[in-house]
Amino acid sequence: MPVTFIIGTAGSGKSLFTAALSEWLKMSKQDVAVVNLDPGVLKLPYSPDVDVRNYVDVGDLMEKYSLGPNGALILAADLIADQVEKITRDIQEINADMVLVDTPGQMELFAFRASGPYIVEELTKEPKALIYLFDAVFSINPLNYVSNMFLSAAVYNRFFQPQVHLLSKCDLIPTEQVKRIADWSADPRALEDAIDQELEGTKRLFSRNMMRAINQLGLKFLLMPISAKTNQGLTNVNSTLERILTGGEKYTT
Ligand SMILES: Nc1nc2c(ncn2[C@@H]2O[C@H](COP(=O)(O)OP(=O)(O)OP(=O)(O)O)[C@@H](O)[C@H]2O)c(=O)[nH]1
Ligand SMILES: [Mg+2]
Repeated sequence: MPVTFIIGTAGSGKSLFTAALSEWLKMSKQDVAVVNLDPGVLKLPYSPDVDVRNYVDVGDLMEKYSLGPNGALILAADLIADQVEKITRDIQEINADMVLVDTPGQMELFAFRASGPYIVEELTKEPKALIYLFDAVFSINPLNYVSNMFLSAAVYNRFFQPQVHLLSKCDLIPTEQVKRIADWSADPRALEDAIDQELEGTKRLFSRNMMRAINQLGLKFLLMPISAKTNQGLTNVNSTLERILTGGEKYTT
């Protein structure tokens, strides 16, 4: 069972994208299971097949250990790791061809604590992929764009799994802007030009050096524009995932 984890900063569109891609896969007759790993979420735009809120209750943790919401979320992340065997069993029972995993709202809870990489490692031994979302509205400014490159490189450095980069919420910005940001991801010179034109002083220097440092790592950030509202780009996402997870075969065997 190939597993795809959806990661991104708070509010970048993880949950709605999970909903849109799972619906899209179902429409194209693929058997998909959806897992919610966010213990703190109140309302989801999809019905999860496996829901981590059935294993840990953030409200109970706050009460029991006199914790604030963030302390309780950190504890929850660690408790989820303890339950990973049970969660894996529940996912396997569904016996889907593809599993989509929506990760916690605050990316650091998943990516920058020990539990996230442990869960990714333990959940399946079969091929897996990470999808990292760049929020289009936030990425219009080259300074923010470079910061997001840095964060996604940091995520890669935690998981070392194939990582697909998507520009989310593209319906919210003009098409020319979408193209411009996608061009930055394909051509470092285009990004460097934008940095030179739009940023000044320390911000320019810092962004340029950070961009160069990330490029030196040899990571590819080719951004695929998508929208979870209009389903733009989901066909491309699906073929990219098929290529990574099944060597080009359909998930269904
Ligand atoms: N227009 C538009 N809005 C979107 C899109 N994707 C997400 N949104 C909106 O952006 C907000 C955040 O989306 P979520 O899917 O909850 O993002 P998330 O990353 O799961 O957020 P947290 O888990 O709370 O960190 C919601 O109001 C969504 O309706 C999109 O493709 N287009
Ligand atoms: Mg979410």
